Amino acid sequence: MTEKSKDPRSFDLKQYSFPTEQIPRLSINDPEADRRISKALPVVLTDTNLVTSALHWDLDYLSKNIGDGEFVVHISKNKNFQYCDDKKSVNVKDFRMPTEKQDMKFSEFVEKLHSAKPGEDRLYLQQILHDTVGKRVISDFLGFNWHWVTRQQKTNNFGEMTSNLLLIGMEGNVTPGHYDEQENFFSQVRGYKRFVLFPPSQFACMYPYPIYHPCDRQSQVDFDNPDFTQFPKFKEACGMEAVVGPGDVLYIPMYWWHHVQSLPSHGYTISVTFWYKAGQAEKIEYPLKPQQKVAMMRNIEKMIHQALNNPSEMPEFMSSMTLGRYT
Ligand code: QVN
Ligand code: ZN
Repeated sequence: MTEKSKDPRSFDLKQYSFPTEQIPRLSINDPEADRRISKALPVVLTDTNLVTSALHWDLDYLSKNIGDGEFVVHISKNKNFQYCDDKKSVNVKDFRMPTEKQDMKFSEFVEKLHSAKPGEDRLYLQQILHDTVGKRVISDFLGFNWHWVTRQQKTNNFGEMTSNLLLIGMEGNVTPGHYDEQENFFSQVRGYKRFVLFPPSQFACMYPYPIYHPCDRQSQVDFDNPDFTQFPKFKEACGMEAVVGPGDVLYIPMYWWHHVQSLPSHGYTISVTFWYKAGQAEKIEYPLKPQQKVAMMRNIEKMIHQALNNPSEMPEFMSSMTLGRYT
């Protein structure tokens, strides 16, 4: 059997430097699946049929049917595609964006993907699905299992759906550790991705960038090669992992840290995200949940940053407030 024909779920995946548990793979008919979602715990759902209508998507089909709109393509000199907020670049002197962003036609993306060579620039298409797509893709989109996902949205008190991001990445591409401020039913369409997740309770082990930094919400730790001298508390981190393949849906709860790698999958992977805003806060109960404390810390950090009106005064201010008093 050749390397490529093996099921990536049984690949000899490199062990992480931290312990992990498997994220359970469950049927939507298993009551434990709904229980986990309602408790904001990750789960891989194997039979949602959320994107069954898109399982025939490949570069050839999409080239013919996705239309001639513009697509956002990220370009990286290495395997990492770290998301950065350009608007926050002014807060950090000499900040350089780690990846480049280009708008291009889908056909141009496919050409670049096919001519890409090992060791050269990597590509990652990350485009919100909108109505300029062709009628076949629209019909595939309408065929998503909106019934199931909308029922989840209602029963779990999620807010409105914000966007479906279409992700087409080269095998080996990595999205470094970060968290999002939205709920996500991450849907795999083609190829395999390996996820590692950490709960919001491990915030102190993750060393996120300051809120004003372009890399806000990203971990400073390289999960693939952690620097324990700089980030000693990462030694206490304990993760959960899963490999998702075509038809699988991973529920990524809001504020959960995640790191994603595209596995060898005939060259590229396709995924679609289903992002939802947070629901209305119900009656506040004590003690607060770790994710509520993270939300609080973000708001307090934002207030201090605004009040000081100078990011370079933040470190001194933050440590004066706590050093030797709360430490
Ligand atoms: C990167 C927000 C993921 C999936 C991830 C990339 C999504 C693009 C998610 C992947 C992105 C950083 C911040 C969005 O992280 O939340 O669905 O490679 O699949
Ligand atoms: Zn994410």
